[in-house]
Amino acid sequence: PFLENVIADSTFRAGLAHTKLIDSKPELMQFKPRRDRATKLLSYLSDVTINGNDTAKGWKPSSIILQPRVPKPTTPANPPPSSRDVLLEKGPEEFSQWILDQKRLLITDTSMRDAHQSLIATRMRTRDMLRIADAYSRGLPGLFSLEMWGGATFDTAMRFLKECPWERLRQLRERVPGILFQMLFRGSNAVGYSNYPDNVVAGFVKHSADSGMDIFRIFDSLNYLPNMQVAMEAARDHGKVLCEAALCYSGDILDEKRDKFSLSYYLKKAKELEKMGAHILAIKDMAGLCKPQAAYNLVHALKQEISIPIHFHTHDTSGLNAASVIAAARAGVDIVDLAMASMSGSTSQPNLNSVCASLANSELDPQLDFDTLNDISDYWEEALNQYEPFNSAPRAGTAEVYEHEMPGGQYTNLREQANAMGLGHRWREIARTYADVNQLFGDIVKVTPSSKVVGDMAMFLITRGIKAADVPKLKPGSIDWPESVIDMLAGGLGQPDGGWPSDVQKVVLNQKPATTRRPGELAASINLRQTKEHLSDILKREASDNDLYSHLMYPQVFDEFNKTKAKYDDLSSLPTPAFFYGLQSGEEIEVEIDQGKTLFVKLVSIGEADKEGRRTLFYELNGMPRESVVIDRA
Ligand code: BTN
Ligand code: 3PY
Ligand code: ZN
Repeated sequence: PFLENVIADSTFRAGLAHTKLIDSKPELMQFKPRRDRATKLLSYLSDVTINGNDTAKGWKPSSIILQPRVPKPTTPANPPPSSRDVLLEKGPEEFSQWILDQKRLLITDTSMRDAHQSLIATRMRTRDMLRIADAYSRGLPGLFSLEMWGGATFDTAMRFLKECPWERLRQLRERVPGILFQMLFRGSNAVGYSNYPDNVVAGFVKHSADSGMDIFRIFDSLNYLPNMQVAMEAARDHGKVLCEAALCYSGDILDEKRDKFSLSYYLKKAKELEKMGAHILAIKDMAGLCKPQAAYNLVHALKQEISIPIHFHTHDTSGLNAASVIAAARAGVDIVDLAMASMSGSTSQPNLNSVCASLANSELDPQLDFDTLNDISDYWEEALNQYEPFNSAPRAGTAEVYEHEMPGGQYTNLREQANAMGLGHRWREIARTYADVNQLFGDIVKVTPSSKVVGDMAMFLITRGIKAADVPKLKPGSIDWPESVIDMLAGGLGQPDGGWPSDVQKVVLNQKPATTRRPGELAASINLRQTKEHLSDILKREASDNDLYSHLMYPQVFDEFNKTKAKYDDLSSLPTPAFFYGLQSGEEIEVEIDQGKTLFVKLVSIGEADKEGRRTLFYELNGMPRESVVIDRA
């Protein structure tokens, strides 16, 4: 163990070792914790190698997957000013004016949030983000923002990746000081799937802002604006961050028959959001329904009605939403969301590199360096090779999206769910049922969590052979409806415009009372100090605010995350293939467990299982032989 410590020591490895090394570094003599750490990592690697990672569904790569190559960042000669420096200098109000003053189209890169949420079921690990962070920071100082947090990433980081989402934010912030960070925030549902008490929502916003978040894109899954108020105020009250209020786009303003989601509907809501104090308005086209002409008309009309900057978000599910982005830009939109080429298209955002190229030599030219854009895209392309079992996005665009209106992030999830239930071949029918359920509920905005409720109901009806149109005719109390459907129709997520259809409510709720009040008004506030004390008891250390808000959002997921951490220690420094698929015989990886402390782990061979199913795996750890025993559960 002493030799292991020395070999792993950065001073030693840099060739600077001398006889006084041990005197100057007494920690080299501390074997126990270090040895524990390595033992735990080996025990994790052995388990995944033999039994697989549940998350990866037992998928095994056919050959060793190479680490994505990190490009050397080059700083452009005359970059535009760094957006974050400008915000910190001017403050949010003046910064909004600065945005309006920019002639170039401002760009948000969504690769680290929505793009991987929509392409690979939100499985991108922090390590793969950190390795490219410096290239963004140095190479693309003119980028408006990185959307890199919130939405489904908070949940999945702990649930599937066994990572702390707050650590992701902290570590990225450290590496990217100059580009604004932005997160997606589900209003009163925070980063969860149901309503949280007001003080939890406000506390979460404040703690995120204190942890380095700059822009809060706040939406409500029914466009029920009262649900957005608490989060919007918390963002405004912080003083240093931007409150970006999002209007979810549904339906088609070009279709006069679809008059619920008309142009005037959006103009009215946008004016209210401006009045509520938004620094920026986002058009959140989560399903990619906003056709090019609609994008033009909407932005053009909004520009006459409101005076805050407008940020356009869409998905490329139909295959033609880059045209919508460009149409929005021509109509005067200030900022657009795009994903780096290899992370773009299909259910993700349109192609950042191509949109920038198409605007070159015009006043709208975003002025980003093409070599860097290509380099970063190449990195993501190689990084994606590590996530193959999670990639279920359709290869090409489909106009079917205008029929089902599924959000990009849900499409791949629901399709996966259908496959897992053996219903993959009935996808078209599922998509149609999803559309029918939307009509049954009165034609609503569908985005997390309301989209999940529509999906739950669609799958429920399909598996029971019930037609959506027949639901109002059923006897109240005759069917055990999904909990999420009952809660939504009882008013648990708030009110859609026009309210819930009373015939459907009657059937689904039976005798359960429904409310039209704001759910947050009915939820008792949580005693945060007491919760933290209680958490400290459980964790057997002083709970931090990170712990507190992870626990408040997802108590069970957080608990399991902590158990995994106790068993295997921090797994975030493992290379991604090792984390998901284990090692192949002969494969060697480097794991930096602490700054300057690297373990070199080579799997030499795998022994046969004994009568009890135990297998011994033979490793070299920093050149020294090590064994690790695991139960083969096959
Ligand atoms: C959306 O539905 O609006 C976007 C993406 C949300 C996806 C998350 S991931 C886990 C969970 N399961 C779902 O079906 N949706 C959510
Ligand atoms: C989320 O809430 O995670 C979304 O991406 C909604 O579009
Ligand atoms: Zn989106």
